Amino acid sequence: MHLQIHPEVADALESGRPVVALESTIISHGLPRPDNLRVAREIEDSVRSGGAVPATIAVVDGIPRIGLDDDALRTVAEDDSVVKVSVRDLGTLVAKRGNGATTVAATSHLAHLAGILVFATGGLGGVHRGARDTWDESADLTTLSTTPVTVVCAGVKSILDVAATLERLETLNVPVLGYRTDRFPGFYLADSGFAVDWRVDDPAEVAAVMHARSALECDAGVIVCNPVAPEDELDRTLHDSVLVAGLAAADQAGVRGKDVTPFLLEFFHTATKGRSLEVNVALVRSNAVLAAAIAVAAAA
Ligand code: PSU
Ligand code: MN
Repeated sequence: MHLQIHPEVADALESGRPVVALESTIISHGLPRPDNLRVAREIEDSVRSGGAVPATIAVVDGIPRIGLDDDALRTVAEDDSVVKVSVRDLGTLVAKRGNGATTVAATSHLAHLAGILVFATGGLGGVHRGARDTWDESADLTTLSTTPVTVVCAGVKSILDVAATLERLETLNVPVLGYRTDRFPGFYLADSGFAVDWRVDDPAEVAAVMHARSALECDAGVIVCNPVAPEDELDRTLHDSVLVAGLAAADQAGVRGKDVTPFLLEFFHTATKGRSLEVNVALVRSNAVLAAAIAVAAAA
């Protein structure tokens, strides 16, 4: 096997106990140092508090790791050699024995290889604004269309073209379920302004959807949207003004491709004086707790 599975994770998988995969790009490229290491540990604790085993996924010294020990987690959070890796980068990075933090796409791919059914993240990648000209659409979408994992997220970031992202998910056969909501969440905001077709109200219902899909060989992933708690969301006026400024700044700086998402997240964290960071952390932790409950229900 070309994967190194942490003993605690391997043990849980062998005995059918619940495991939740966690991505690492959010640690290396989504959250600023030095908070990122502490937050990465807190997210793992949130999974544990929900009764599941956390498996943070990354590539360390060319080895895809499913579940990280403290040294590996520290490398992902602090080492400048860590690059953002999507599915297409995995083989090259392994051959070159490099260090990489996995996106939603690469994390989903590796989680599925390891036999993990549920994955928690902050916000999914999607279709970028201006994609009509740039063709910038995250491989998160195409990967989920062929990878049967259940991804718990707070929707997609408002930095993206939300309407186009939802259309693409429909084309790609990826179902979008609102968790206790009829609205598609907007990451920093509980409501992106768009509706979802399906609502689920408890973890057992999500597990039932997973089970039915598996029986029917519907092999795409499932997106479970968990909106940030209303009291935790970013002030809307602040959000809208920072978004306009951030998009202009990215354009002016000539930021392109895989650098766009990290640039805009960093812009938000600075421009809101850390408030967007608090929101980001709150929603990831909430997603980790829900993902654990879904993994528990799916294992039952
Ligand atoms: N959402 C966050 N923080 C992040 C990301 C998403 O809250 O850092 C990362 C995820 O790893 C996601 C990636 O897969 O951004 C999407 O990047 P791109 O648009 O380049 O595909
Ligand atoms: Mn992109």
